[in-house]
Amino acid sequence: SNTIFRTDYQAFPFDIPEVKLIVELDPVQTRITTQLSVVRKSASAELEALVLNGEDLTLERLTLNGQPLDPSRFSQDDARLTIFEFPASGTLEIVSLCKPAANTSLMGLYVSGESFFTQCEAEGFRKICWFADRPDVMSIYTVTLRADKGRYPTLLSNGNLLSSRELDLGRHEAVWHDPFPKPSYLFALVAGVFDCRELTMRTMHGKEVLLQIYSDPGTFAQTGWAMESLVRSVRWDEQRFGLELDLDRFMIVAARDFNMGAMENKGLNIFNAAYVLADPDTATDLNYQGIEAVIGHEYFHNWTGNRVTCRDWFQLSLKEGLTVFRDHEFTADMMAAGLSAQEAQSARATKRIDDVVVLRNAQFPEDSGPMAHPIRPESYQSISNFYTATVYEKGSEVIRMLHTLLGEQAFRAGMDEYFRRHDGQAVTCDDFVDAMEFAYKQSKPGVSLDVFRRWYRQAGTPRLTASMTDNPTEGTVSVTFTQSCPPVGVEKQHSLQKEDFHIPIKFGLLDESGKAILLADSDGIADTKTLELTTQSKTWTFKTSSSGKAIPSILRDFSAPVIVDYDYSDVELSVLSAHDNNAFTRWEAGQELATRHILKSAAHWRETEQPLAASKVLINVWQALATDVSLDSGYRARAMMMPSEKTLLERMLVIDPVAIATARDGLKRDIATALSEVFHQTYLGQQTPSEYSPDPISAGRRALKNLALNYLMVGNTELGSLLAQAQYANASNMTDRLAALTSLTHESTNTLKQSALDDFYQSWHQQPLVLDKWFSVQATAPDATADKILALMQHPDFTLKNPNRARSVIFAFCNQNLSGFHAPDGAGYKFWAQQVLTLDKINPEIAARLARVMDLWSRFIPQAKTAMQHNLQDIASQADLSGNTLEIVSKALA
Ligand code: B3K
Ligand code: ZN
Repeated sequence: SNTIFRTDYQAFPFDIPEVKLIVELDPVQTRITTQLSVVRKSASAELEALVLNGEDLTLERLTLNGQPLDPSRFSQDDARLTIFEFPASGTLEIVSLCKPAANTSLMGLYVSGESFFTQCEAEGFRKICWFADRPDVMSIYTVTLRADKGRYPTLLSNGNLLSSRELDLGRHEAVWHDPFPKPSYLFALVAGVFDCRELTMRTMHGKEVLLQIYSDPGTFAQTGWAMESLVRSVRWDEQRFGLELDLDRFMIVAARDFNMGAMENKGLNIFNAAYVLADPDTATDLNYQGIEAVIGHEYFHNWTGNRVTCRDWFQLSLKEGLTVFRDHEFTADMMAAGLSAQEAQSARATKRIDDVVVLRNAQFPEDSGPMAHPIRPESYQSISNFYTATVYEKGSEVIRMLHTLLGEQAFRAGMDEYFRRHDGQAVTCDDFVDAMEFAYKQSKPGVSLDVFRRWYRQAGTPRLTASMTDNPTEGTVSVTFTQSCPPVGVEKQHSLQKEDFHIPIKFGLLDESGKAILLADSDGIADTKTLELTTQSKTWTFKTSSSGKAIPSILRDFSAPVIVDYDYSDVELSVLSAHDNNAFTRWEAGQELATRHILKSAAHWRETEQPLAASKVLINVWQALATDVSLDSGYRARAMMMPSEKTLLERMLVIDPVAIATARDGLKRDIATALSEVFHQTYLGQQTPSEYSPDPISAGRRALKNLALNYLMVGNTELGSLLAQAQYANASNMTDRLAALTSLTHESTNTLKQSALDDFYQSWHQQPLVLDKWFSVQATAPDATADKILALMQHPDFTLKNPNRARSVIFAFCNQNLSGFHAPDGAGYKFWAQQVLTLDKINPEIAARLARVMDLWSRFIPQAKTAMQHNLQDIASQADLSGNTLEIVSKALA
């Protein structure tokens, strides 16, 4: 296989200080003249070959210092252009052709709608022109764009506009210059017809900058929130990190067809339209929140990613983990803005809960499956398969642990040191930790990050086991933590000896009535201690203020990405759920209580075909949450959720999806039935003004109201349906309308659901992003089957070529419809295999994402396991599979 190893890194032997591109845009065939100034790094070295990357390109002409190169002096294959014995320096000019309209991979230069877009990270630039397409080759770009003026009035590239002029035959030209050296993956160009929203603002040092958001004609009214989010992002990076926008102009362009969320190209971010366009009628609270987060994320990359970039792709988490941490903090700060200290704590906890749910749904399973890898992988076949929850979300957790250990002030000093050392460079994760360690040692002599660095090279989710002993006579409590993390993924094949992690554990104690117990040790008295476990096991002893049996509150704020094992009783969990003064562990306790019940109930169902009835303790916990008006609504909505299907599957030794779905539904029904009157009151108590505002307080009220509606649909279907229909008809915003539609279509069997779906289609089918929601609601309905999904895909509005649409149906069904996808007849798995193969021909990156649905196949019950394996083998046996998909299925089967 074509495995690339981290330790094989070699520096590129040449510098390419300047790149000049002339791009003659044409959808069928675009001609690009690439002019490179090339300088050998070490003048004394032997004449070495210059090897450039290229994919799907046609070479028209090649000259060195103005002279055509003799064919004997270079060679070309489908991936490389090699110029033998390249001199100490020279100007290379390459003329080549690429085919944007035929490019369905959405990597490189492609056409979406009527416009041109590019996506270069990680290795897309080589589909545009020949180049040293690796992040440690940084150049100053001057880009000349030429195109038909009528069809492509807007011509954009990175940096500043130098000049523009008319050409013959209705064409025009724009010349862009980016003053900052950058790797090729940050290159971008855009051409087409767009609406543009713009404003100017002054940065912290008084510089005037132009902010622009380009989107499809007719969507101007939907870019207001994106612009507000951008302005807030600029301000936040100034205030929290002292980082200023370094360009005169910052542009965002929305694309209908886009593989991921967005891309941080220098000065010219390109976004999936789903993360730009919003108005109250078409976007939900979640969409608004997602837009703010992604705009922040891409903007923050300008420093963490662009000004300081990655030496090689193994270092991806250097920019992604750090930038996710920054966007999480940004959202938390925005959510807490303007609130009292106590409200702010709860708002931050709400954000923390959402992020931990994502981590557990996506990263924990990844870390236990065939694709498990450290946040800095040791090897890969296709780098686009490594834009993972581990690199991003766990990467961010690792940065957060540094933040916890160092504290805000030393962490900020570490960031300053990082930029002081590495601005303008392509560096490694070690360089980052070095800068942090420097600041850490300055703030606290004697500390070290030696053990901490293991987070970068070991995969797997550590398991933390806790045990406690009370010594009432001495007035002390001792707690022992033990960690373990057996080898996962490729670690197993190498029988790697794993070492202990450095785990910060925020810890507290409650007495039996729920009152906080103060802990005293040599550092002083506090109600939360941050314990640092750096060895396999360690015991801490505290003098305490209470002598009764203490209840531990472990991993407050989710201070480390680990699994906690402690033998709580149900009553202890209910005390934590009612009283823990840490809002995160308080939430965790209720969820853990429900999770334990569902797991037990699933096991019971497997033996008796009956789920277990919910205990009184559990119902009371939900009732207390529903009626505790001192808690803010958004937090209550999170606390009263059912644990997610994915986290439940992950907790089963042998995964039985139907058992989990049945047990989870059973608990939901028990709670809904027992508390239907409470949910009705909750529903009535959470009305919001009809004027929509996406602020967190209003969004929280809607979240709680719509959760209550959903329970009510289950517990009192008649009343629930009436309320849902009324809400659907009268909703003043998409959040409420979609929630009503979802409850109606998922929880009721009556005929009204088809009329609601039809009405929704009639009202919104001209808005692609809303139509995606319409497709998703159907793909995630409990009664959906593979056949129904295939029928849905016959709808004239369905297309596999638009990733958002493909995700709204295929991914929604395979990833978010436990009972439908895992139907015992195996039809879901067969459907999955067909779709992976079809998508693989169109868009390998998306196909490989879909292929990962089967990651955990070997842990399923025998019947499902065998069917999954056969379908994986079917895919693996195809001769012309993309490298992306091949890597996923072969690792799954290994
Ligand atoms: N850096 C891009 C990801 C590109 C992935 C391409 N396969 C988006 C982001 O993380 O901001
Ligand atoms: Zn990113």
